[in-house]
Amino acid sequence: MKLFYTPGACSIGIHLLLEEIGKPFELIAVKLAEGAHLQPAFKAVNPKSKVPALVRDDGSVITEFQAIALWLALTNPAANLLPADPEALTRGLEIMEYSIATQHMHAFSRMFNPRKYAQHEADYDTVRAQGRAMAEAGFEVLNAALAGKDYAAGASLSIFDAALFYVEFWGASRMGMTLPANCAAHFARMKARPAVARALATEGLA
Ligand SMILES: N[C@@H](CCC(=O)N[C@@H](CS)C(=O)NCC(=O)O)C(=O)O
Repeated sequence: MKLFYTPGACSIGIHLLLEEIGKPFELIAVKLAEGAHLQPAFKAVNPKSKVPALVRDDGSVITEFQAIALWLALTNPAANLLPADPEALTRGLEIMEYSIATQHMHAFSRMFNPRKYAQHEADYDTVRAQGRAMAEAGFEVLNAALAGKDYAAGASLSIFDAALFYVEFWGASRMGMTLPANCAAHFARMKARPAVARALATEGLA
C-alpha cells in the first residue's frame, strides 16, 4: 500500500490508522504548498487533487477519508477499528462525519483557505475569524459527544478517532486553540498511543 499524504494535513488520520494496523506501507509526500497536488503526476493518482489517497497493492486507488478508513478497518479486522455494537458504531460515525464535514470543510477550511470564501484580500481576516469561531463552537459539540467516553465510539480506538484527532491537532497544535476538556483529554490520549506518536514523528510534527 502507498499513502499519498502531506505532513500535518488530514491525511495524518489515515497515516495513524496504517500505523495502528501495523502492515507495511509506503508514504509518498505531496507538497500542497508547492502545488504538487495540481500537477499531472498526482492528478493521475487522484484527479480530485486531494490527499489522502491510498494506492492498494493491486494498483487501484481509494480517495475520501471515510472510504479509505472504512476499507482499512474492514480489511484488517484484527486491528478492531470498527465497533460491532450498533449504538457505538452510530455515535462514532456521527463524530467522524461532524469532524470532517463541519470542522474540516467549513471551519478550518475558512482559516486555511480564506481566498475560497472572499474575493478581496481585505476580507481574508474576517473569513479566518469566522472559521475560528465556527471551530470553537464545533469543538463544544464534539466535547459533548465525547462525554463519558475515552474514544469516539466508547472504550477503544476506532477509525472515527482518526478524524477527530486531525481536527484536534489542527486546533491545538496549528491554530493555538484551547480545546474543551473532553477533546483535550482525547487528543492527549491519542498522542500517547505509540502508533500515533510514530505517525507524528514521521511527518516531522512530534
Ligand atoms: N473530502 C476529502 C477532502 C480531503 C482534503 O480536503 N484534503 C486537503 C488536505 S487536508 C487537500 O488535499 N487540499 C488540497 C486542495 O484543496 O487544494 C477527504 O475527505 O479525503
